[in-house]
Amino acid sequence: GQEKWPKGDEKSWKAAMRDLHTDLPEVTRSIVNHVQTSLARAPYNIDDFGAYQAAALSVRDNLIVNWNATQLEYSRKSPKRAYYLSLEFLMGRTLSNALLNLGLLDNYSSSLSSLGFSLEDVLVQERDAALGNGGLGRLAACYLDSSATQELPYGIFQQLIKADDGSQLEAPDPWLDHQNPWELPRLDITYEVRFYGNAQRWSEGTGRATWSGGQEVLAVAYDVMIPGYGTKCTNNLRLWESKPKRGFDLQSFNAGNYERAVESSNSAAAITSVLYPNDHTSFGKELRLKQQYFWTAASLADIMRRFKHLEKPISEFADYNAIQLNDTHPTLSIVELMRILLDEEELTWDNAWTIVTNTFFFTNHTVLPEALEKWPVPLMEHLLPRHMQIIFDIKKFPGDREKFSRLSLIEEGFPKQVRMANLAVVGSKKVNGVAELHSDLVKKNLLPDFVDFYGKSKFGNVTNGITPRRWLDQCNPSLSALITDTLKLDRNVWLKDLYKLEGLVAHLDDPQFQARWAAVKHQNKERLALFVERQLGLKVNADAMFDVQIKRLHEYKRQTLNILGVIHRYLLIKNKTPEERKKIVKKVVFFAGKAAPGYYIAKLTIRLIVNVARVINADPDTSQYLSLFFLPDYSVSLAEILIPASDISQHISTAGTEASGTSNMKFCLNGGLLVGTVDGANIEIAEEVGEDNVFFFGHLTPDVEDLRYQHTYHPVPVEQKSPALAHVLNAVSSGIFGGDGVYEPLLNTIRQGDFYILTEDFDSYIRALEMVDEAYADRTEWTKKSIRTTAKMGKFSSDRAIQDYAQEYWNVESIKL
Ligand code: NBG
Repeated sequence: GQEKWPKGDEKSWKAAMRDLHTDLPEVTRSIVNHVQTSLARAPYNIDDFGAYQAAALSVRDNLIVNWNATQLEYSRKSPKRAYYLSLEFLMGRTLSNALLNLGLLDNYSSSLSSLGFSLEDVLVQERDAALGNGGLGRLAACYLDSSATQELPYGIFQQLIKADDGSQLEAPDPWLDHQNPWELPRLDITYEVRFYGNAQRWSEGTGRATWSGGQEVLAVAYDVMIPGYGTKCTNNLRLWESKPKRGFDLQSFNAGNYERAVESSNSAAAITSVLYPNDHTSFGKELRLKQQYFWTAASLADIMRRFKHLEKPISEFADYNAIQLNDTHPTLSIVELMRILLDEEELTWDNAWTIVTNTFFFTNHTVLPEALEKWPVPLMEHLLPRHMQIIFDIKKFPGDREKFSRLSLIEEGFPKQVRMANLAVVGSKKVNGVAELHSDLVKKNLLPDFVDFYGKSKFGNVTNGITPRRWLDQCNPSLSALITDTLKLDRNVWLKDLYKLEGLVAHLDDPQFQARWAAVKHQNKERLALFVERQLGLKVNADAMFDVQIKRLHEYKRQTLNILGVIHRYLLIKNKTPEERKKIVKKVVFFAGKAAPGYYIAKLTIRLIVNVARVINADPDTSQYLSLFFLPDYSVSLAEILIPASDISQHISTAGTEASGTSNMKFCLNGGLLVGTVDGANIEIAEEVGEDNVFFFGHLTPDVEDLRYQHTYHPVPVEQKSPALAHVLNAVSSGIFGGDGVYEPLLNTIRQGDFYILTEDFDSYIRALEMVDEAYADRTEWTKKSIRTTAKMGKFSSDRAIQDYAQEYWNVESIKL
């Protein structure tokens, strides 16, 4: 029989092939060409995925041209460059973003449709690139977009991961099952990276040494091109893959020892095979430390090679390079640069240290003690003997620092441990937190002794930002079009200067504009409803209020508070008469997020949410008033559907625990309102949009420690503090959501200890949700709040954040192409 072609009709493909070298639009010609050559596929016999691959390769051709021009210009002008070292990088899909930034959306849309495809169907074929866990990795991706848009000479390094244990069943992420069109292997760019071996000091008391022996592996570069928006500037994300240095051991193989022959090649490849799926915890696995060193060493060697090309004296290194550390994961690069300057460049200790401490900048992303990385000294000595020597020397050299034991890089104990945050602070020129409150807490609680020692000016704040290209224009095209129409500005203008959104305030009272605004929100809710119906086969009422909490599962983020609030609402509705129920605001609650594989309590919370959903969605008394969904496999792409559809979203961490949050900004940019605690960037959002547009609740940061103290020394039963909460906890214990006692460990975290003070915050949380109901009942007022919220989000563009870093920290300037 004849082969079927699932998509694309034979006639247009045949025409396209016939006209390949004549007057076909360039884009169509390039797509057809890639189908025939790069994909080696029979033309017109391809499906949506094939069309995606061909379109991606064709777009990549455009990127390569711009990327080459950009890199050439950087080489010609030799500007100071900024490097962002990040272990995580949550890119999501690339094709739609590349099309937007290159201004090619319409071209590709019409070319694909002339070949029988719809751009929308083709775009969703792409797998999310998910080299990260949460906000920290997504922040790195937003900063890439902004740095290219700002035309900053900027590079980013990351390790290449060939598989990921991300999802809750901990199945490997298949995003690299197919060839990734966005990454270019650079097999010619390789560096040797050493592990283990011996470090021999040149002589007694010298700062220099020779490190030899041990295991050597090769780091091979892969490049991902990052286009700026509305500019030719295309920056580079460089990834590293590990390869065995000597490849296959033919001698062993010939001697009949096959296992031995593949052993060294496997152990080298393992270094970049798994991204640790843990968020906010570090754990002492040798492989993780090996990964951290592997890619910081490769990145530093690469930076050094580029610097050498400039033929400048090494003393000017920091005039040409600024390196930003995204949390402590790349801290070893500080020690690695010391090693290079001492042992290879043969600088004196003081000269080397001056260069290092003018090159590095460190961003802290959390104050949770369990997330502060520490590595056992014996492990470090074994894996990186020379680096351990240098760390001990750093500890010694500036003299009197030893006096302050809390300043110490080494924590006493069995075994002793290297404190990576302290090392990052000591080795950096400046240190910053990611929101005002967080940066204050870093100074007051986390590093007060360092602030005393170095003075305040070393410590700053750069409030996080998000890229409006992905988080408004791409994920919410209807809203973007309405804004463009209303502001009477080209979207290129306001997407590059987000403060322009303020112009919407002038239209706040225009009933027609309000109606269009509300219609866009409704359309996005229907899009989400359709998605849930297709994915889960469940019906969602798009006329109800949509309430969303999407983020990593963690006790401090308090998804538990949210689900207990849902149960509270359910029990209330259940107790009402059918007549009374008619007055209730209808609501649909959405959760999504992953838990770290070993995080028992977080997984139990997921289980509770899922089982509560089963019960209440099936209850005919209540289900039209309240329903609940846990959407599996949270990802950047899922966020792009959920965020534009939300009326309200929850950012309810215990005060003082969420460094910033970035999804709060995304929701507000899309006209969703916040229920939140006085924490992280919620505070600065309220400063911008006005306190009456944020539903705040809960205790403030300074109270939290007192409350915890009281729990410990004067415990009071939940019944006394919050009868409402006690009632909910008892309902869960009684088994109405099944589980046969399985939830007791989760409930006991609240009944005993209650470290995240759910008991103290529960009543005011419920009151805040009641206020949301009241506000939502007046739909016109609600729409005005929504418009005002979007209008005031200018500050939270990642363009602003990147400019802060470029000016206040790195001292790099943009290059006009
Ligand atoms: C996270 C914080 C978030 C913050 C992101 C980005 C870590 C260690 N920290 O509040 O929890 O928004 O970093 O800065 O992942």
